[in-house]
Amino acid sequence: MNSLNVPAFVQHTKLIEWVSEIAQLTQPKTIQWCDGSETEYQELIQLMIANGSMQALDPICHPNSYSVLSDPTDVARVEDRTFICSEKEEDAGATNHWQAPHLMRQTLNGLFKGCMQGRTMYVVPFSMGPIGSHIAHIGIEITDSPYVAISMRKMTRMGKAVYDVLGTNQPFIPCVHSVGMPLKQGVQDVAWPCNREKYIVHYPESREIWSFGSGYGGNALLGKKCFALRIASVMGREQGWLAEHMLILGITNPEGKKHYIAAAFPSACGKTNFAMLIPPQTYQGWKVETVGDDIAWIKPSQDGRLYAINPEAGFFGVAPGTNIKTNPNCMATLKKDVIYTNVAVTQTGQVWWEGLTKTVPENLINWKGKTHEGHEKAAHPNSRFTVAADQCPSIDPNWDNPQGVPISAFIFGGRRADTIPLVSEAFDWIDGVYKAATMGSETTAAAAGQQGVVRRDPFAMLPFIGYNMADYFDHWLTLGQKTHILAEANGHQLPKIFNVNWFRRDENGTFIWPGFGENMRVLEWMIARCEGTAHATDTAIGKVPRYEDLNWAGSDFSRSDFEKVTTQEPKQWKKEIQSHGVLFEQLGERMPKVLKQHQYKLLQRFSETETS
Ligand code: O2Y
Ligand code: MN
Repeated sequence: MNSLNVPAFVQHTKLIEWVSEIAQLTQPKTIQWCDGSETEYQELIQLMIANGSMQALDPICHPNSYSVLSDPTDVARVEDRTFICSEKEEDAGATNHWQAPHLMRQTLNGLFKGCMQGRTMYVVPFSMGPIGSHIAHIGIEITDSPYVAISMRKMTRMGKAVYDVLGTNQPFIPCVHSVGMPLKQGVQDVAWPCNREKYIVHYPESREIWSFGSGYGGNALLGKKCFALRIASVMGREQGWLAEHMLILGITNPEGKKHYIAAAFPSACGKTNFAMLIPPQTYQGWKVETVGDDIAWIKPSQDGRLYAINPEAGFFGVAPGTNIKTNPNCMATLKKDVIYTNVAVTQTGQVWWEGLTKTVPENLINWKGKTHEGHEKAAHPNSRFTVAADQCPSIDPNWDNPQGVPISAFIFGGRRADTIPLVSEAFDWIDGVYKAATMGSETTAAAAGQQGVVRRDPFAMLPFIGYNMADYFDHWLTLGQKTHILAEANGHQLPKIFNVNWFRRDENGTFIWPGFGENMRVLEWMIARCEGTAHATDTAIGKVPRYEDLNWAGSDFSRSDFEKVTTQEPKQWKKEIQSHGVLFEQLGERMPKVLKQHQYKLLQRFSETETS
């Protein structure tokens, strides 16, 4: 192995020692300290094209854009290989996979020993959040994948400036990643190296991330789910802030008054589309702007308001289903400078995926690199685009503001064919936390196992929480309590909490609510509720709008369809609330009492309606 070759811009002794330690363990051929420059990016692109792991796309239709195909076995996050290795098992909680840290270290030491032989080790400095923001944090990812290095440049603030923040001794989250396929001398590399054995490991106490065997998305771009959600949730609990699986959007009314909303939906519920929503034509003068599409870091300020940043700098969005009708802003974002993974490509270098156009182009090469045949998907259902956020036409002017944006409301929503109404407002913070904690979503074809089964996904954080879920509920309750006191003293209010369900179906199984831009009608009502100018009716499960409380200008959505998406069936609700007990039981002793009492109260309300 070559020497460390530490560049002058790296002055952090502990960081240099750590890189040296990892290099001794993994034995790379060379070490490249990334500076995040355009030159470096272009060199890595050329390297990947030369070694056959990347294809340049048609420069006219897709300037500076590229396609990468993964190994067919390495196409998504691996939840069953994701571990939270806290000292005590109960600190990881019943919803996480746990292993004793000392045992996991032994396993990982074995796996990482010599795992980078024959490869370059890239040292990637990145900031989650605007560089220098009081809400941001720094990470360093060591990786043997050039694809990860270039993707991190799009998804995070990566580069030399990070070292200015780190100086000689500031903290960072160490993230070690290897595709787990050493390259023996004289052996030809494969286009997408990976290992059948995969480990995505988090040590919450020492705040380290180790990832082995996968080069794909959430498994390998360690700033995203591993750092910004799992490790950050642990940091947030300790330091009094929130790391959430939430998009952030800004809404401005024709008078120029602006509100920011953070919204949590489980994976595959259309977060990117919602974050980039274009209001219906009749909403003249209204503007919806995008701060982020996946993750929010939210910190209370001294005046009792909650300020949010998007810790990411790019979108790693699902391609299938994205088109000029479902998400015009996204399509415009993809005009240039995109890295596509596992999409189909025409012989002339244009990308295609299911749902992009009605007609399938001729001579298409599918995501497995073979000629497309009608009976198979051309693009993988989890195929992705990686693109810088500032290319989005709807990007919010404050998306990069180090102070963050003040949040007026939280939205929690799942995919439910029945029971859950289009929208309901929580009575108070505890009721809102209860709604979020018991959120459920039906499984889709994208997830393994039975389809259409309701899986509880509290706060849409089930796969992403870095500690005990019951403690996380408690953290939300405590943070609300403390912030409420500060807010009252300063003439503010806590953000309102809403529950939505865009996915209710009729007796034929057809979606009733049109969704997409039409969700603006619900957003307008929410904002008016925050401002105290809209009516809501109290029901057993929250405050809801009547048909006449929503703005239907330019819409043909009927009163009877509104009834269908808002009706509350007492029998369904009783069953629903009873089923929350399964999660509460699973979470055991640490489950906050106040939420269990709330369940009891709700059940009582339905028993009363049945007997009256
Ligand atoms: O499959 C992956 O590795 C990506 S998962 C993902 C990517 C972007 C935003 N959200 C998600 C998710 O699973 O929630
Ligand atoms: Mn997500």
